[in-house]
Parts: sequence; C-alpha cells; structure tokens
Amino acid sequence: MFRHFLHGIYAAGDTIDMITLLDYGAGNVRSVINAIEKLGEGVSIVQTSGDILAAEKLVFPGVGSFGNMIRILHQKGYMAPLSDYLNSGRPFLGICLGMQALFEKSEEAPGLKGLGILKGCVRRFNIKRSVPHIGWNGVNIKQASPIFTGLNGNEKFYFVHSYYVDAADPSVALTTTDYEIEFVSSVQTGNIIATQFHPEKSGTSGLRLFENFVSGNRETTLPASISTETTLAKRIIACLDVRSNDQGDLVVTKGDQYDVREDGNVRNLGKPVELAGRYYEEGADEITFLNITGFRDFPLEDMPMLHVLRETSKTVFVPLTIGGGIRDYTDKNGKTYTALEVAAEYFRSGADKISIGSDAVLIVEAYLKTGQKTGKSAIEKISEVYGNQAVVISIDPRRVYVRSPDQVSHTVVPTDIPGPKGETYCWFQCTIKGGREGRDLDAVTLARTCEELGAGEILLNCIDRDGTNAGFDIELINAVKQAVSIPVIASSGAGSAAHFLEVFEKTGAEAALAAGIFHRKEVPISNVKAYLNGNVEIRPTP
Ligand code: 1PR
Repeated sequence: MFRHFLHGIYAAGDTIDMITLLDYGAGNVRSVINAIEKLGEGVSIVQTSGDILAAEKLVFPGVGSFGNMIRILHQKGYMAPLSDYLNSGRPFLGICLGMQALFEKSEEAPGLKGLGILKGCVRRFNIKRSVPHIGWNGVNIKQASPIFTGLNGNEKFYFVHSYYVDAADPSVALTTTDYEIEFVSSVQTGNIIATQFHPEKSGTSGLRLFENFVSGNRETTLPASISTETTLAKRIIACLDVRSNDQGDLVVTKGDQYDVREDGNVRNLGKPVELAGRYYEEGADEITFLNITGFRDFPLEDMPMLHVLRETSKTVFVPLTIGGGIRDYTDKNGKTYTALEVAAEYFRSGADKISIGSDAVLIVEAYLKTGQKTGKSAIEKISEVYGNQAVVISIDPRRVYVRSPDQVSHTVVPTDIPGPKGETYCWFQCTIKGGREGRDLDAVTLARTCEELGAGEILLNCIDRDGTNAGFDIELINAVKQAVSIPVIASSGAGSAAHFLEVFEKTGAEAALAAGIFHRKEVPISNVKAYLNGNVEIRPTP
C-alpha cells in the first residue's frame, strides 16, 4: 500500500487510524485526499485488491460514469474485495458514484451490475429542470447518524450528478433532497455511509462531515433543524483570468471587453492561489480559473495552471473549474497531446470541471458541416470518461446587429438595446482565441450543439459587457438558456449586487459569475449574498 502523506508524530503503541482511499483513476480525488489531510490524518491509496481487504476505514469517491467505473473495478479485480469489505462491517464512506456503486444496477450502463449491497436502481433524472443537478442543495434528515455531529441540519452541500439512487428499501435513506422530485441523497446501513453530494467540495460543512467519519465518532446525532423540503441555491462564482505578464509572473488579470492591457502592460490584480483562497473564505460557491493565453502551444508539463490547481485545492474546498488550452495540440518540442490528456492532467491536479472555449467552436462547426458525430471530439471524449457534468463550454460571444431576422441564417433576437444604426435585432457571434477571431456561428446554436455532444454546463461570457460594470446581458442569457436543458452560468458585466438579483429574476441562469468587482474589492461576495438573501435562494456565507 502506498502511504500518501502522514501527518503528526506517533508514539510507540499509538494506533494510527489510516484512511484508505480507493482511487480507480477517473477523476479528481485530490480534493478528498486534501480534505482528509487537512484533518491531520494519513491517507493510503489502494494499489492492490489486498489493500481493500486490509483497510480499516475505506473512502470510495466515484467520479465519471457508472459504466466506466464498474469496468475499471472489474479490470483491477476490486469488485469482490469491495463486497467483502462492505460485508465486514468496517467503516465505509462512499461519495457520488461511490454511493451509486452500492446498488444493483444503473440506467447509465444497462447490463452492468453494481455491487448490489443495497437493493435498488440508479436512475436518470427525468425532470423539467436542468440536468445535471449542479450546485448547493440541502438535505432532509431521515435518521440519526454519527456523521451529523456538529451540524445543525440546514447546511447545504455540493451536488453534481444526472443520476440518483432509487432505493428499494426506504429505511436505508439517511437524507433526501428535493430537485423537482425528492431523491435519496445519502444512505446509511451499519457502518456504511454514502453520499450523493461531495463533502470534499462542500466547504466547512463538508469538512465537518469528513471529520466525523475520519475520527471514528460512533455517537449518533439528530441535528436540531430537520427540513421537509430543500431548495437548490443560485451559485455565485468568482472567476480568475490568469496569464503571464511581461515579466513572466503568473498573474490574475482582467480585461475591458477582453483587452487586458493598460498603458501597454498586462493588468495585475493579484496572485491566483491567494485570490482563490480569499474568495473561498468570502463565500464563493465555486471558483473558475481561465488560462486566457491557453491557445499558445506550451508543453503540458510546463503549464503553470497545474501548480495553481494543486496549491489551491489544498485549502479551497469548493468546486474548481479550469479553462484555457483544452484541445488536441502539438507543443513547440513536437510532442502531441490529446484534449483528453490535457483534461486528465487538470483533473489529477485538483480540477472538478474543465471548460472548453475555442475548440468547442471548431468542434461544432465541423459537426454541423457533416451532421456526423465522430466520438473523437474533446467534448465527446472528455464527457465519456469523466461524465458530462465535468465538461463546461465557455462561450465568448459578441453582438452583431441586423435590421431584420431574415438578414442572416443565425438565431436572431429582438433587442431593447438598439445597434449603432438603430437596428432592433441582433445575433450573438461566437469568437475564438479570446475574442480575437469572430466565426460564422451563433452562441445559441453553439450551446445547443455542445449539449448534444455531451457538454454538461454553459459558461456564458459576453464580450460587449466584460469589465463594463453595466450588468449582465439579459437578452443573451435568455436566448441561450431557452435553447438548452443543461445549467447556464451568466457571466460578464456585473457591477453591483443588484445586477446579480436582476440576472436571477429575469433569466433562468443557475449561477452568476463575476471577476472585476471582486478583484477590485468593490463588492465583496458576502455583500452580494446578503443582498440576494430573502429574494433568491443562496448558500449562506460561512
Ligand atoms: O479558448 O479554450 O483556450 O479558453 C480560453 C478561455 O479564456 C475562454 O474561457 C475565454 O473566455 C477566456 N479568455 C480568453 N481571453 C480572455 C480575455 O479576457 N482577453 N477571458 C478571456 C474571458 C471573461 C470572463 C470574465 C467575465 C467577468 N474573460 O472570464 O471573468 O467576463 O468579468 P467582469 O465581471 O469583470 O465583467 P480556450
């Protein structure tokens, strides 16, 4: 067994409560390791099936798709040892797919059997609301548990999934959560506890839950507050546009309509890891890093964003998205990488989601030309391996005004903001390479097609609004939101807390992202949340 890190000094005779982590190599388990290590515990990673059998406390964070997970568990010979471990009565914590694996089967991979420790099936959400269910939602507590110690019951936890467990025996439900339907969001039977949500991504509440598991606390607690219905919160996301300045330092920068230079120099608004830490403390529900010069061909191992992710994920326990440069490319030394390899490196370094910008435009253009899915595009490949919830499409559109809708073959919308010649219609033109190149494709078609190819979320920027403090482009957001059934993150233009309320009241966006007002400390995240509180469901600032 490979001991990852060991904190603390142990006197002879001390029993070292080692946590064993089952990582089958399909996603970000770094955050789970970081969360356990933050609690001062050692983590050992399973290398052989014998390690599972020898474990004292096993944590199984499942990431990706059910089918991929079960196939790898079979290939590695882990299915039988896992069943033996689960039947042994020793403590087990399953997370996300690690919970779904306990059931008999999943609609995600018909024909493949799960562990069958619990009776029931994993089903896909068949609802009107956006799928995946992404974000912070609450739990209705159904039974007392040792993992609730120190929690008051009205905390929100981070969910990201398209499938939920339909347990045949309702008595195993530890909590349920509401998202159009009420589903089982965690289970408990004997020493087996498993959650659909991600404690390692759920800030201090999630860490508390981990601590209760890791400490071996056996005392069952029923929190003071028992809700009967939960609501998904609108997310407030802090975005860090990152690039090297002319001195070669990696800095957080910020553009005005994508122009990040002032007096010829790249604006420097701080250091990426430090700023991300600040936003976590201030209550950001997610943090997004965009490597805005990712279209340049760096050798992958030199990508400075890998270091940023590794360091950030040690102290920031909310979801991290990374964008910029996710595509197939050949570096300056002639070495070729696939987008999947680039994404894999980011996930290993601590990213929960990757975001694809320029390449998504080129993929959609190619697909629309032939009408044939190749299965080989970055969107298809990465969503196949890591699940569609891990694939965000970052769109950089710019308004193009027209006199009438039939003037172009794009999705045209009427606008209340007339163009320079009084035009009352516009379409939203996709750009690539950070707005440097406009393409003959509109943002609505791009978003819809990316969903069809397997994307799980849209990050909708707006070049016209970026850095202007003029508010979000409501017409753009509505046009895209109405075309897709995956979550949409509204971005660009936030200048006040009132702009966040406006975007949530006037559009169906699930999240709103801002950069400039947070970097310049004009409006702290906590003020945005205080302003929204009472009007819009939010995750309270910790
Ligand atoms: O094309 O896959 O390599 O990804 C590059 C990524 O970098 C894309 O997601 C693209 O949006 C981003 N990007 C490229 N150039 C710039 C630039 O600013 N010159 N930044 C850039 C995009 C937009 C948002 C910004 C919001 C909120 N910046 O990230 O944070 O507009 O800003 P505000 O609140 O201050 O208005 P690829």
